[in-house]
Formats: sequence, structure tokens, C-alpha cells
Amino acid sequence: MTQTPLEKTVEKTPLTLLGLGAMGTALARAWLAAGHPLTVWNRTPGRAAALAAEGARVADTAAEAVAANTLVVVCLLDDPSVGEVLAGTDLTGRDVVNLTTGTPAQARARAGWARERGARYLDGGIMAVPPMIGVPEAGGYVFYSGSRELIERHQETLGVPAGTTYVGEDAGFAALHDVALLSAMYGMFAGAAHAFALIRKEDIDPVAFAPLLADWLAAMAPAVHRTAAQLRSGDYTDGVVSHLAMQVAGTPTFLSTAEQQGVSPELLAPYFRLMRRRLAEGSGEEDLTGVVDLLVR
Ligand code: FVH
Repeated sequence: MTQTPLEKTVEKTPLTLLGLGAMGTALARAWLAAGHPLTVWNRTPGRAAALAAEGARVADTAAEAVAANTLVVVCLLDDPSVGEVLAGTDLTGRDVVNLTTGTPAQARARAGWARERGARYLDGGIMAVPPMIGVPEAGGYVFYSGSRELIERHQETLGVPAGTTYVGEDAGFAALHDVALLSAMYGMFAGAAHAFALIRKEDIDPVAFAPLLADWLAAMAPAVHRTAAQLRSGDYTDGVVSHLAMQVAGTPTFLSTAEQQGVSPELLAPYFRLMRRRLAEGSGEEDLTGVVDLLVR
């Protein structure tokens, strides 16, 4: 591709990437394609070979890779592997951006750990799968939290593989946002699994059923805005469309249908139990929002 005069003169930030699994490799390719000088390291060296052919500099050790650049991105399996890999490196003066999935507590502890070693720290939660990396129209992005200075300094570089959404100085917030959204996703997958199980033994084509299911889930998704507004105001009756008493009255239909179809209610039943508990507290005119308060211990 021909470079414009501006692109020729603007130096791209060099960076180091530790971890070349499926996600790390996708990140590496995005930075290389954008012209960033990239040093990579992976525990199993063979995984770096293809990237070397694409222009990456391959370090022999994690310590050598960390020494190569101020900006050090980490994308490993889990928090213990991050501890193992960074233990033998000198983090003094480094800008560590950790994209490894972990808990908020792990992120906060890792931020303190990095600061004690003289590094600045930003934690990230990737809301994308590898094929979405480097493809802006795919809509992937990364939650960041921790050092505001770091996100401001490296916004452009970090925005190359996917969009950036900074959620605050508490290093645990990126992980918390990540896990919250993925938890909602698993709830959706659980509901879809129950729906497919209901039709499984019938003469209903799952491929014909799928668009009906997807469209219904999309139509219902905006209800989260009403839940949020009710949580903020504390009035769970505000704007109610289908009140709790009516919804609880309908639950036997769902459980009987599951039984008749030979489907276990084990995914649905816990949610219905919470709805009934909330109703028993005298909240029949409310929305389903009270379930949130039953979950919070
Ligand atoms: N792939 C995905 O769909 C998701 C999307 C959302 C974010 N996740 C998180 O990203 C982290 C990395 O995931 P990944 O897909 O790259 O995972 P793997 O392909 O399994 O690669 C794992 C890399 O971690 C290295 N590694 C594991 N343990 C150690 C260790 N003790 N010491 C050093 N390195 C270690 C592994 O090295 P190797 O097996 O090739 O030697 C890979 O580089 C992750 O947190 C996801 O939750 C991905």
C-alpha cells in the first residue's frame, strides 16, 4: 500500500507483546499490519515463526522482550501465567498493559504488584474473539481500567487491534465490566439452549427456528435500559410493562411445557424461584428488577 506523506513521517509506537496464543497472534498481526515495530515472546517459541516472517522481532526470553520497549502488552492464559512470565523481567519504567482475562481482585493485585516493581499498569478485558481483531467493522473493543495517564498516552496504539473503552482508575473495573457482560451472555446462551431443547424432538427445523429466536432476543435486549433506570431511581414499578405477579403466574406453563417436552428445567427453575421469592415479599406490581437485589448478598 502507498503511504501518504503524513504516514511516512509519523513514527509508530514500538511495543512488546508477551503471549502468542490465538488472541496474542491476532493482536500481533494487527499491530504489524499497522506498521508498529513489534517485539514478541512466547513460551513455546514455534508460535512466533510466522510472525517473524511478517516482520516481528522475536525475543529469546520474556526479560529480553520487556527490555526492548517501554510499552509491554501481556496476553497470556490466566493471571498465574502472567505472574510466572513477568517474574523474571525488569519492569522498571515500563507501561504494562495486561489483556489477560482475570477477576477484578486479580487485576487490582496485579496493578499493585506492577507498581511495586516500578511499572505503570493498565488492565484490559477483551470484548472480541480473535477474528474480530484488526477488523473495526466487527465491533470488537477492549475495556481498560487503571492508569488514566497510560490510556491517554497509548490510546492510538491500543486502538489498532480493537476499539478502546476506558472505565476508570480502579484497575479491577475492566475485568468487572468484562465478566458482567460475559455473564449476561451466558444467561442468554442458557435461555437459547433451553429453547432449542424444547423443540429438539419435534419436526421443527432448528435452522428455521434460529432467526425467530435471535430476533426475539434482540427485541427484548433493550429492556436492560428500563432495569437500569429503575435501579437508579429505586422505583421498580416505574414504566412496568409486564408486572411480576403476572409473570410468576405464567411460570407453571413454562415448567409444564418443559416436562411435556422431556426437557430438564434446571436452567430455568432457579430464575423462577427468585421471581417467586420477590413476589412473596409483596412486590407483585414491580418489574423483574427486584431479582437483582435478591442476588446481591
Ligand atoms: N480467544 C478468545 O476467544 C478469547 C476472547 C476474549 C479474551 N480471551 C482471553 O485472552 C487471553 C489469551 O487467550 P488466547 O485465546 O490467546 O489463549 P490460548 O490460545 O490458549 O493461548 C494462551 C497463551 O498463554 C501462554 N501460556 C499459558 N500458560 C503459560 C505459562 N504458565 N507461562 C507462559 N505462557 C503461558 C500460552 O503459551 P504456549 O502454550 O503457546 O507456550 C499462549 O501463548 C486469555 O486470558 C483469554 O481468556 C481470549
